[in-house]
Amino acid sequence: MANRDRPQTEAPGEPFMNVHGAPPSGVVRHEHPTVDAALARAWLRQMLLIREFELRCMQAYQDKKIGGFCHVYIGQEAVAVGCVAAVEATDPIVTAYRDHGHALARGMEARHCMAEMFGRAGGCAKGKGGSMHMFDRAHNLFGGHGIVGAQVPLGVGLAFGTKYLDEVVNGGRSSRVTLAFLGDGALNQGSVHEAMNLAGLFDLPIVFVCENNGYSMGTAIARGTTMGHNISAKAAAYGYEGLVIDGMDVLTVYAEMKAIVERVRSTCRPVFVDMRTYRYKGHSMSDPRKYRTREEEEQYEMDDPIGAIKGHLEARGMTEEEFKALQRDVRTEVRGAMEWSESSPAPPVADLYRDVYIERWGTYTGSSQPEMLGGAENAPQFQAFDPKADLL
Ligand SMILES: Cc1ncc(C[n+]2csc(CCOP(=O)(O)OP(=O)(O)O)c2C)c(N)n1
Ligand SMILES: [Mg+2]
Repeated sequence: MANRDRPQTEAPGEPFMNVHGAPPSGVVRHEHPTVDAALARAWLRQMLLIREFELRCMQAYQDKKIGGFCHVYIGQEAVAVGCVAAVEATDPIVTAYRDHGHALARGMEARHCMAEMFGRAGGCAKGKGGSMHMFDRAHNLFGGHGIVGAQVPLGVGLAFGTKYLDEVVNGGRSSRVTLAFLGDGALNQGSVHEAMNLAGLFDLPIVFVCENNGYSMGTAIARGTTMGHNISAKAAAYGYEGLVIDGMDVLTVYAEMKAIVERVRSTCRPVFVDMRTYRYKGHSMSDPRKYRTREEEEQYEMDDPIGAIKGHLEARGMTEEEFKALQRDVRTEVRGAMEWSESSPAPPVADLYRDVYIERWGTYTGSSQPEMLGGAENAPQFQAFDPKADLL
């Protein structure tokens, strides 16, 4: 059967099939080695924090405290939390615009993330980026990118950069692994394939984590993507491994990603992951979700990633009271982040043209020096470019 003819949820007379082609996420959930209970509880807390953060963002957006675009991560929490746990703090990460979860999982303080949402100077990008541009250099998070697929070539560049610095500049062994997250919709961008080709050609230490939530805005994957039921097959064309992971279970994400990341670290061969997940809310804040059925949403809601880790911890002795305490704790944290953000000032207008280019690349030579900066006299002082400087 041609991919485009595969049954859709709304096909008359067909048995229920979710957007990935099988219930619940279309992947067998394996038994995995038990992780330390304190670690699993930390992941539960991170997932609760992300969910609370996103719910409060939705409210704040409706209250017009947040402007511009806003894409929430509710339903996909296990992916960012499990993947970030599987890498080292020095491993670079780059992602798309649904990025609040990655930032929080990576260790960005909720108040810096929320202030960015609010467009305030206390935000991680000084309030000039907003929802889609969560950057955190200290935690090796390189954005937050709004052009679909644009972060994938950047991820390949990061992997090239770490390998070049480790091997050529410092004469050692490649030691870092880059995670490049992308949506299933990004798979149809030409630059993604150019980047994936180069990664294979140059033996780059990178994992492409395709967060396959089944939809690209209102288009179900089977309608817009060839081999939509088995996208990991695409990796074979580039000569590397393509795997499917159940992204609704943080323990599975962690266990599988940990093994992949260590393999990539030692072999320097890229890996592509079809991470099966689901976004519970609309694409953005203005999406009535008419392109999918409530039945499908309910199927995935029963497979809630927070419920899964909660159940796991309950089986290991966590009480309902302890769970509620975690919930209260993250509520307090997010409430504090909102209060802090509201008291943070708006970025000064004079900052509009700052931080656009890396200043050490040399004196600005363009012909259109923004009037706001006061012309060339106000141009920042630049230093010579030093390839040995700690770029990554
Ligand atoms: C190059 C480009 N084309 C179109 C858009 C408009 N657009 C924004 S999000 C999106 C859908 C992407 O879906 P996916 O990659 O699956 O990510 P998800 O929203 O599911 O996380 C599109 C088409 C864009 N931002 N950039
Ligand atoms: Mg998608």
